Amino acid sequence: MKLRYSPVSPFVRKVMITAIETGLADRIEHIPANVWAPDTDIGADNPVGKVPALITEGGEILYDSTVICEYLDSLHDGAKLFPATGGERWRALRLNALGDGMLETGIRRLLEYRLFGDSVRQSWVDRANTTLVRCFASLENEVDILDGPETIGRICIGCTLGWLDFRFDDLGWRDSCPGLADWYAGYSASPAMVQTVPKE
Ligand SMILES: N[C@@H](CCC(=O)N[C@@H](CS)C(=O)NCC(=O)O)C(=O)O
Repeated sequence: MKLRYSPVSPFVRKVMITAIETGLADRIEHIPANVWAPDTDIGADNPVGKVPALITEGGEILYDSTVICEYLDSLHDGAKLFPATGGERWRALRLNALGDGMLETGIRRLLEYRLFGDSVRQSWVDRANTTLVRCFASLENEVDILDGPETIGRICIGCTLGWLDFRFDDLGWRDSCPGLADWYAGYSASPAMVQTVPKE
């Protein structure tokens, strides 16, 4: 399998952690893609122009990160990261959606600073901040569900917190979310998280 990737993408990190947890990491060749370069070739593998994209051993192309993770989870016989049915499945998928949504909000916030520098549109930054504060509070309220067996939801929340820490030093979420901070301190020390720390 071939993974189109960027070393700083939290969505790619979800895939890399899933590959490690499912024992498939050695079967994946990493092919870099600079999605922001004007002449990027990522569109040949993902018409949406984003990483990650996975080319399977059969030559099929898969995107986005959640689809790729569920595909990898279908290739092994161990404990599943995508619970098959019931409340556990919907909880894992909802946590994954929460993490993805926080990342999308964080990326918009980052782009606002990168594109507009000193003349950021403060109303956009405020809107993103309000969303992130709400999401952090939601996680803090249900932090207990992050314990237990590994799932795609937990992986996504781990990658989300890692990326927000990597990109921003002004969110201050640990002050208002001590339970989440404790959970993340433990989770971020796990071997798969340590192996996939984002590097510029
Ligand atoms: N929903 C997608 C999001 C992927 C995504 O936003 N990737 C970013 C890198 S972190 C990207 O490639 N952005 C390029 C662009 O938006 O043009 C997924 O889960 O894979």
